[in-house]
Amino acid sequence: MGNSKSGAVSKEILEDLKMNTKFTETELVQWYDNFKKQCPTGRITKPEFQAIYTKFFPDSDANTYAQHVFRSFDTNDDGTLDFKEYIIALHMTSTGKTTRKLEWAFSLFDVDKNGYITKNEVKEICAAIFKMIPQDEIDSLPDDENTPEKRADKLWNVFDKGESDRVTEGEFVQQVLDDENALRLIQYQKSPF
Ligand SMILES: [Ca+2]
Ligand SMILES: [Ca+2]
Repeated sequence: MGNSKSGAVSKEILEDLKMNTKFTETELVQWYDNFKKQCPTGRITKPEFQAIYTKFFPDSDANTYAQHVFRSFDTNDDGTLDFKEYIIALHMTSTGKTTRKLEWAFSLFDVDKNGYITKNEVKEICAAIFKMIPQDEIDSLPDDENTPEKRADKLWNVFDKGESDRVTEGEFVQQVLDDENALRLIQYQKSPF
């Protein structure tokens, strides 16, 4: 790299990522080089992010889900993903501990980012998940979860809450860990990350 100042990942970010993920410095530097190659600007925009999902789900509509995932990764709300957000997301969704993954899942379901999940938010994410599932797979789903509404009902029941109650992050993580169905219901098993 000709310009080491803008070409290399900053020490500060590197230290931060080493502390917050289990990745080594070598891995992080390697990923940063890859990231810069694919995104010379150093930032992933929402359309670019959606394109990754569209490629990964050629037979279904992953656009809405990709928007929600993007929102959950864009922790500083500036409409782009920088390297740090990207690596933390990668860590949480693919290699992190179950509780870290569930904390991320909570942020995915917390559509308005107010720290609580409502039944409407559960319905919204279930609808987005459903658009990704190919029809033949939907046909083979159990009777009580073969529509977005039924899946949302089933998932909401896990939390043992009234229709207009709210679920906190702690409740979400604990209840999903305690319920054998919940982990399957909060996600679609296929993911580009
Ligand atoms: Ca951002
Ligand atoms: Ca919310």
